Amino acid sequence: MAGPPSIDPAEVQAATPIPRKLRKGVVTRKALCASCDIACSVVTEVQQGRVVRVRSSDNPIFRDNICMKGIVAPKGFAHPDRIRHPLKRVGERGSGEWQQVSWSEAMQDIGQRLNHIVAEHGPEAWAVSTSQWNTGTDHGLGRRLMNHVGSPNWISGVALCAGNTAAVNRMTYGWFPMADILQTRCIVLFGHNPKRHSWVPVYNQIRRAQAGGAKLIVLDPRKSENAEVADIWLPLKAGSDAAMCLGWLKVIIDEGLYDKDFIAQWAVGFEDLKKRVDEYPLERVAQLTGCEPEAIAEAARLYATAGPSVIPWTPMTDMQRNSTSAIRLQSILRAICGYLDIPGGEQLHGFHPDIVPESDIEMHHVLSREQQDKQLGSDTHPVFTYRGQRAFLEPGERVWGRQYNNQVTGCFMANPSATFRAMAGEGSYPVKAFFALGNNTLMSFANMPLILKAILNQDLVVVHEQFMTPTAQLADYVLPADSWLERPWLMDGYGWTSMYRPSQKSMDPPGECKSTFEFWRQLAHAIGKPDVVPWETLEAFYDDRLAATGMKFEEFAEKYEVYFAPPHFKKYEETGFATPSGKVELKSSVLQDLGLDPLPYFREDPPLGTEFPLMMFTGVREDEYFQTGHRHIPEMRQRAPEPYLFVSPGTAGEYALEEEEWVTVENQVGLIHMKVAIRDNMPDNLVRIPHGWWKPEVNPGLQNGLSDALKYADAMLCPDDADFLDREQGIPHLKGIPCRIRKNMEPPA
Ligand SMILES: Nc1nc2c(c(=O)[nH]1)N[C@H]1C(S)=C(S)[C@@H](COP(=O)(O)OP(=O)(O)OC[C@H]3O[C@@H](n4cnc5c(=O)[nH]c(N)nc54)[C@H](O)[C@@H]3O)O[C@H]1N2
Ligand SMILES: Nc1nc2c(c(=O)[nH]1)N[C@H]1C(S)=C(S)[C@@H](COP(=O)(O)OP(=O)(O)OC[C@H]3O[C@@H](n4cnc5c(=O)[nH]c(N)nc54)[C@H](O)[C@@H]3O)O[C@H]1N2
Ligand code: SF4
Ligand SMILES: [Mo]
Repeated sequence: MAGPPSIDPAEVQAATPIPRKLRKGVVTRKALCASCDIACSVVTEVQQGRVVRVRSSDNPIFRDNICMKGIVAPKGFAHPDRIRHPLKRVGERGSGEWQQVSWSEAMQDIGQRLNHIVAEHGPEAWAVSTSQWNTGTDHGLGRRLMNHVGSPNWISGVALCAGNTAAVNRMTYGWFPMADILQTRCIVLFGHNPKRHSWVPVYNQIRRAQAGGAKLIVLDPRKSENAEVADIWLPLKAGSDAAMCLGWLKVIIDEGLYDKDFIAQWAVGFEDLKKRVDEYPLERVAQLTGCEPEAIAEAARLYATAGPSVIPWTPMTDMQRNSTSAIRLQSILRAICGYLDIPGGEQLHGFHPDIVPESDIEMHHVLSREQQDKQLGSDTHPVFTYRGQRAFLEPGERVWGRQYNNQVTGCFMANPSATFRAMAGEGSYPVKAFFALGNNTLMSFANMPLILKAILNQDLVVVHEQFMTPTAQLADYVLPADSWLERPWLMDGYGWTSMYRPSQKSMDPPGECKSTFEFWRQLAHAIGKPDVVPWETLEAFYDDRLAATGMKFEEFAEKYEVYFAPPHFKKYEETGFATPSGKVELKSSVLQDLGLDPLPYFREDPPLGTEFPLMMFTGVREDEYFQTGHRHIPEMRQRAPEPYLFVSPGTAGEYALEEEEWVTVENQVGLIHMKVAIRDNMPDNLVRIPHGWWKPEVNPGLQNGLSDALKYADAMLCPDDADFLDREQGIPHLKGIPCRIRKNMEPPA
């Protein structure tokens, strides 16, 4: 998930639109594409009540921002596979046999069964998984209802993508900063690789910044598209980002390249940090990262002296054994170089004063301390749970005006692995009801065999979806979801910035597809808590949130592309930082109080054995697909029909692998099938596995491997035992997993 692009809202608002010629009978709507999570501003062309075309915005600032997934959206959503009516399971769970029912019949039964489970096992026996950006219109209402019922067990894809970074960033300076890419002098990409068809707005910003003279440093084991055009490329070992940052700090501190005044006045723990960093001399860092000491030093110097510099948030460090340290180290680099909250640096936005944020909608304060303390995983991996974030309530109120400030919805989450264990009957208490909204849960975390067992062990599984995903195939009820073409949307920048952007509804949803807002509203009624979601319509809900602007949603959406509070740089000079000390905590008091190492460190991979002699990572996003989705769209599938692993020519030679041959990849968790692609830009002994493959054209049901998810999904190879979990957050290491490859292994029919 991504932040909003670093743009100048005044410039956007003042720009003269360049409208295009329309065919007769075609009208346009202003929308935000949600076919991925970056939300490009687009225009939809509507004819006879149907969207016939999606194209980029008329606003010149956004004109280059669109990719093939956005363009193909109308076809994707009109596909015959689209779920159009509520479905109730009739056969065994996972048999793929359904009966069509009405929304009210489905919701009444779901409400009754949920109430029964809560009465029998306690509210904590209800777990929910969503990725808010997919559902678009959840807006914290799910959390709100759960908080009123009394369940803390909400998990999300954001535990592996930005939500956890937000929670960890708070440890250092109290808010998740937004990189001002357009005005910066130097951009550092830790793996992160926006492309022409992946997070296009960020890709375009980086290119614009480079054209204006900004330097680019890329750290990537593979020579990626961005590495190709970088000033410095460091081909570090997968998963060694924290070690690399420790090396950079060593250079920056030893050579006095940091902002001494800022440190003296605004930071605590510098001496302790320095001592820790001294344990990582460049020779050691070179050995840990596989990069040359002089190249490491050169990159660190460029970052520290070219400034203002930015380290835009990167998903790469959200999915590692050393995630907490790596994220903290990036925060520390930003802070000690003096790049916090300045133009061209990393801005701490806070809330917009005029609009009710999702943090308020969620109403975390109504969940009792006793129930908060039952949050799964908070005993072992507390960082993003209530227990880990409680220390920020008072500082949050002091600086940002509210106790529970949630960013990217990542600050009060249960731990996914612990939740799946409880669902599978291996926890300290049972979880018996599981709801997945806009989240392909089965395939979107580690240890897929465990997640499968967990879902099969439930008394009630409810999925709100557009398509019959492998997760939906395991449900008792599948409720049909609307799409971004079919609803209005007030996009809040994931609670990370004070920028809001409106999206107009373009067409009616097909069949009985409904919004997530409507899902929660109907559920609130069905469980006897109608007052928790008192709004009749999504628009009425938006109108309420916008009340202080004096506008209703319709007017707001007509008038604005972006709505933004003017930046308030160095706010900390008035309020301090939103940490317990009010300072930048180089040594984290919060981690210390949780009994964790308050200083960043690097925990090495265990050495590779003979059984699994290769390292793999999951990732490198495919242009055609968003995560586990989109594979049903013929135009996309023709371009990328099968899952490919990438290996170097050297590794291919060593294992006698041939281009296009089918192989199996296996390890202690599972086995999957992939086709071989030999790529010059891969390093030796590292294998890349694509994320999220299944085949919607294969029949559903467990008897068919859940449309072949069990045959192709990367999550079948991702471990979640202690060795592979980050200590502080308990998120899985997806960037360095031992495996082996076997040749000539056609997938079984
Ligand atoms: N093993 C493994 N796990 C991962 C990753 C990985 O690389 N490997 N990547 C991680 C990352 S970076 C992320 S962002 C997460 C993403 O994890 P998810 O958020 O689960 O992402 P998707 O796979 O896109 O699944 C989203 C589902 O929402 C449905 N959907 C789309 N729009 C709507 C809507 O408007 N309403 C509703 N109700 N449903 C909708 C889609 O059909 C799709 O099935 O996964 C993380 N998990
Ligand atoms: N077309 C398309 N675009 C997408 C998505 C999609 O599914 N499809 N998903 C969106 C989402 S939710 C996300 S999170 C982003 C993710 O997008 P990115 O952040 O760009 O992630 P990836 O493409 O998985 O990998 C980026 C680079 O990281 C390198 N890498 C692998 N392991 C490591 C490591 O341990 N350290 C470092 N430093 N580098 C490493 C890889 O070689 C690769 O070149 O993409 C977004 N954009
Ligand atoms: S990058 Fe593509 S899929 Fe993502 S929001 Fe933009 S147009 Fe849509
Ligand atoms: Mo992501």
